[in-house]
Amino acid sequence: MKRIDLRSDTVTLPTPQMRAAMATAEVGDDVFGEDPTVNRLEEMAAALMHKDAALFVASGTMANLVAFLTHCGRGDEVIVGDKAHSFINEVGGMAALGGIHPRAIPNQPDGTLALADIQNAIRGDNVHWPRTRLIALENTHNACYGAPLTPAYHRAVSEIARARGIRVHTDGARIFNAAVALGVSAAELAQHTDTISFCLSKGLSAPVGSLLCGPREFIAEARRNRKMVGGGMRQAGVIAAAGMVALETMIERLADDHANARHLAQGLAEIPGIALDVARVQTNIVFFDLTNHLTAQQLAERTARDGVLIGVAGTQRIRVVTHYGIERADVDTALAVIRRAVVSG
Ligand code: TLP
Repeated sequence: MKRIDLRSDTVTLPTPQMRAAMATAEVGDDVFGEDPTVNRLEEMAAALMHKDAALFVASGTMANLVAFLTHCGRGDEVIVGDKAHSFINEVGGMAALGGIHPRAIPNQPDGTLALADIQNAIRGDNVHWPRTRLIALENTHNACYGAPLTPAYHRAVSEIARARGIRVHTDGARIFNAAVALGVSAAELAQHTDTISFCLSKGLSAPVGSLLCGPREFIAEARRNRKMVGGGMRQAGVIAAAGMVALETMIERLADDHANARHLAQGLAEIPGIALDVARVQTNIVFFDLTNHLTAQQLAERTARDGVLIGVAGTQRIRVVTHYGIERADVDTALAVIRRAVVSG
């Protein structure tokens, strides 16, 4: 029985081409700046995002943490969505390790922060208040059904930020999903954000790693902060090599994941006992709710027995994610398994 793992696109395995590139990668000590493969990957990432420079880090969480530590000092405030990964799923790192104060404002269903809410959240100069230093966006927005934020939205936020002397960081863990879904380049999405991070190890299927991209002096300072949090890696070219293959070969195919996600969503929506808004599915992430007595945990246990792994996202809420390891036939199998499990109550 083939295991169909829809829990996340983080479960993707490296391609044979990545394995081959890893085996032959030229390496050196990256803390000394001497790993040629890491250096090439960083140049490639910076060029893709039209930024001056980039920094290779171990994970998406580390990319965001290093960005926050570099943008903000202790007691500074970050305006962030209440459903942002960096707010709910990164162990409170900005507060715990940086003394940075998150100011959570509501994420709209489309993953945006309302411009009026951002304006209202920006602090003035008052001895009582923390200083607003940064606005943090997420594109695509994981918890908002993988919604992609448009270049026009990024521009609007950037205009507010610039007028108030604030910076913008975008958690672009899935920025290439956004680019493919919107039919724009990643650089267009990155244009109106001071810094952007993206992941190699989600839909792009590399085993490890994320890049933080931005202005040259910012990345130099971020390099110090990466070292401070223990993220200075040595012969990291072994993993960077897979990341380069990811950027060269895995971006365009994300369209297949999006088509599979839509197919999955349409099939799920037809199952009695499942509520799902198909129109919200624009990339590779699908959420659905159970409307009978079945809990998400129970459903996940049942489908797992038939080899279909799904993500529990709430008492009656499930997340399923399509990726490189999921073919159209797997989606059909998963639909049959989920239908059986839900309908048999
Ligand atoms: N997201 C993971 C889980 O942590 C929920 C997933 O399965 O989707 N930003 C965004 C938008 C993310 O979705 C994630 C991972 C991260 C950052 C963190 O990346 P890693 O796991 O590499 O630290």
